Amino acid sequence: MIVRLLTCLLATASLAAAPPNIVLIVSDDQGWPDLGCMGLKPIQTPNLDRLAAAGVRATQFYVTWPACTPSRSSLLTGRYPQRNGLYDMVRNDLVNYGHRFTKEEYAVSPEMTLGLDPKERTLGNLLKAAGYACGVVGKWDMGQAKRYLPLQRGFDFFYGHGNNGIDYYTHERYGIPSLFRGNVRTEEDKGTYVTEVFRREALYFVNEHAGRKPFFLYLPFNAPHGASTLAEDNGGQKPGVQAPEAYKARFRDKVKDEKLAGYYGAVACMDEAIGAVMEAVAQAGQTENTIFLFLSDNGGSGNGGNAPLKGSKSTMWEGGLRVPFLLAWPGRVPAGRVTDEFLTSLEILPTLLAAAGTTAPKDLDLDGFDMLPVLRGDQPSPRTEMFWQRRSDRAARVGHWKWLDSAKGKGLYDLLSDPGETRDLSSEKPEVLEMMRGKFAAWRAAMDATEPRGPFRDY
Ligand SMILES: [Ca+2]
Repeated sequence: MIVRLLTCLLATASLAAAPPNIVLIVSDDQGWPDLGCMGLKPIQTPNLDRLAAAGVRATQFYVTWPACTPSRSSLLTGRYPQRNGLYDMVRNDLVNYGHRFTKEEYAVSPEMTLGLDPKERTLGNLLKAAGYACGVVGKWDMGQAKRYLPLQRGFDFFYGHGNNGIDYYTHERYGIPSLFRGNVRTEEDKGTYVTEVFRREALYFVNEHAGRKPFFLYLPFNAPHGASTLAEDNGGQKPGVQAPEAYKARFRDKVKDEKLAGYYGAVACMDEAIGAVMEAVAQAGQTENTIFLFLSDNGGSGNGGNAPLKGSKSTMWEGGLRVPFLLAWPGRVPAGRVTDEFLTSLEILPTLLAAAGTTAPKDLDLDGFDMLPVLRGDQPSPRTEMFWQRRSDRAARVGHWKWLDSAKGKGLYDLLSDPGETRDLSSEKPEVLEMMRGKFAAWRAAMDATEPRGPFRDY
C-alpha cells in the first residue's frame, strides 16, 4: 500500500515537473507593426493575436542583426553573431547581378561552403541533452554542407531549406532546388506553396511527439520574405512576396498595390499554419504544457513600412532591429500582458533552458538571461545595453539612448521621447555621444577577444 502510494506520488511529481514542449516560431522580414493586434495595418493575424492574448507581447524587443543569417545564429546559440562567428550573410551575392549558378558551380559557392561553426552549441544540442525530441521545419539558414545541417546540430528531424531564401512554389533558390528532408535534397513537394508544406511537416512532428516526449519544434518560416527567383524565370520581373490567390484576394480592396496584397496574403497563410500547430498541441492535451514563442528575424523590408519606427531591414534604425515578440505559457506567464521592457533575442536560449529545467554548460559564454521574470512583471529587465555591427555600420542602445553610425544614417536619439529617431541630439549631448561610443568600443574589444574564429576568419 505504502509502495503503491509512493509510486503514485512519484508519478504525480514527475508529471508536475514534466519539461514543457517548446514551439519557437520565426517569421522572415515581418515588420514590428505587422501584427493584427497592433491595430496599425489591415494585416490579419488572428492566431498570432490569440497567442498575444494568451501570453505576453514585448514592444521593445530586438534582434542582433538587421537581416537573416546572423540574427538566426544568435537565436540558436544565445550569442552575439560577433561571438559565434556568423556575423554576415551566407549568401551568393552574384545573384544580385543576375548571375545564374549551375548546380556544379553552386556546390562550391559560399552558400555551400559557409555556415555556423560546427563547434557552436545550438538550442538543439542543449535541449536534446535535456531529453527533448528536437525538430526544424522551415528556413535553417545556417549553412548547407552536411556538417552544418540540423541533423548534425542536435536536431532529430529536418524538413526545409538550408539557404536563406527560395521560390515559394518551385522551392528553388535562383534556379537551384533547395529543400532537404533530413540530409538529402528533395523535390517531392515541388509546385506546392511552401507554407502549406511546412504546415504539414510541423503537424507531423507535433503529432509524433506530443504527450509522449517533451519536444522542441523550431519553426522558422521563409514567409513573408520576397521570393528568391530570377526575373528571367518570372516573365522579366521579380515576383516579390508570393501568396496563393485566395489569400491575396482578401486584401486587394484594402491595399494600394498587388505587392502589398502578396505580403499580407503570405502572412495570413502563415498565421493559419501557426493556428493549425496550436490546434494540434491542444488536441494532444498539451496546451498547458507548451511554450509558444514568436518573433521576426529582422525588421520589415518595406512592405507597408515600419511606422512609427524609422528605417527597415538592413538598416540600424529601430525599424531594422526591433521586431514583434510574443511568448505564451499558460499559468506561467500572465495572459494578455504587454511589456515595454528592453529585451532581445539573446534572451531566448537562456529562457528556454531555464524553462526546460536545464542549464548551459559552464564553459559556454552566453550574452543573455532568463527573461521569464521580466515577462511575468516580477522584475525590470536586467538588460541595459545592446550593440550591433553590420560591416562598417554600427549601433548601440544604452538605457533609453540609441546611437548609430552607418551608411544609411547616423546620430544620437532619445528613444523615450523620440522612438521614431527624428531628432539627432549629437551636438546637444556630446557627453552622451562620447559615452555611447566608448561603450561600443568596449563591446567590440570584448568580441575581438573572444575565440578568434568564424566562417569569415577560420575554423
Ligand atoms: Ca529576414
